[in-house]
Amino acid sequence: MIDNTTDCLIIIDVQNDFCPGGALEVPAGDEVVPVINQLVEMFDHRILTQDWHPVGHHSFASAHAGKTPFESVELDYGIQVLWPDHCIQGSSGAEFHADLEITGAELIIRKGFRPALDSYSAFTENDRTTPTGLSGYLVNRGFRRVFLVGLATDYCVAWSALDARREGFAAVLIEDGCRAIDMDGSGQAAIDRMDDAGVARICAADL
Ligand code: VGL
Ligand code: ZN
Repeated sequence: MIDNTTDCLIIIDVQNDFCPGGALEVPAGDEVVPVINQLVEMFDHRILTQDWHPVGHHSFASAHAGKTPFESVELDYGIQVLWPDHCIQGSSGAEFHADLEITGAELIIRKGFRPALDSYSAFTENDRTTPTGLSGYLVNRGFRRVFLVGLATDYCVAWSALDARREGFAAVLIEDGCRAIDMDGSGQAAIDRMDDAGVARICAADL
C-alpha cells in the first residue's frame, strides 16, 4: 500500500510539552511514540514538524493581560485560542520525545516562530497566507501523498491534513498514531472536517 517513491510520513509535534508532564499535555500523547517508531521503519521518507515559539509568543495566555489558558481572543488574523507557555525555542519542552526515532528524518519544519503569528498547520500559518515552505518541498521532491501522525489530532494534525488536501495532496490520517487535546468536542469536530475534506483514516496495522 505504501509507495515509497511518492508517499511520505509527516510526524507532527511529538515534543515533550505535548506529552504527559509537559506544559500543554495532550492526554496519553506519549502513546503515539511506539506506533510512530514502527511506521518509521515502513516509510523511506519522513518529515517532522516542531512547534517553536519565542518567549512571549502571542498564542500564550501569559502575553495577554487578564487572560487565562484555553480562552480565545480576536487577533488581527482572527480567533486565536490562548495556550499555556509551551515549546519555547531551545527549551527541553520543545525537544522531540526522547524515544521518538528521528535520526533518518529528511526535513524538520519549525513553525510558530514569528512572535505575533501562530501556526498549527505544517503548511500555512494561522493567518492562512504565510507559507511554511512544506508544499513547495513536497512538490519539488515528487511526493504526492502524505500520511499524518502526531499531536494534537484536533489542532496541528487536523490543520495540516486539511491544508494538505487544499494544496492538492492525498492525505491519510493514521488514527492510532495521533492523540487529541479534545476541548469542547474539538476531537470529533476535527474528524468530521477531515472526512468532509477527503482525508482518509486508517490504523497503523492496516499498512
Ligand atoms: C499545538 C496548540 C498550540 C499542536 C501547538 O501541536 O497541536 N496545539 N500549539
Ligand atoms: Zn504552539
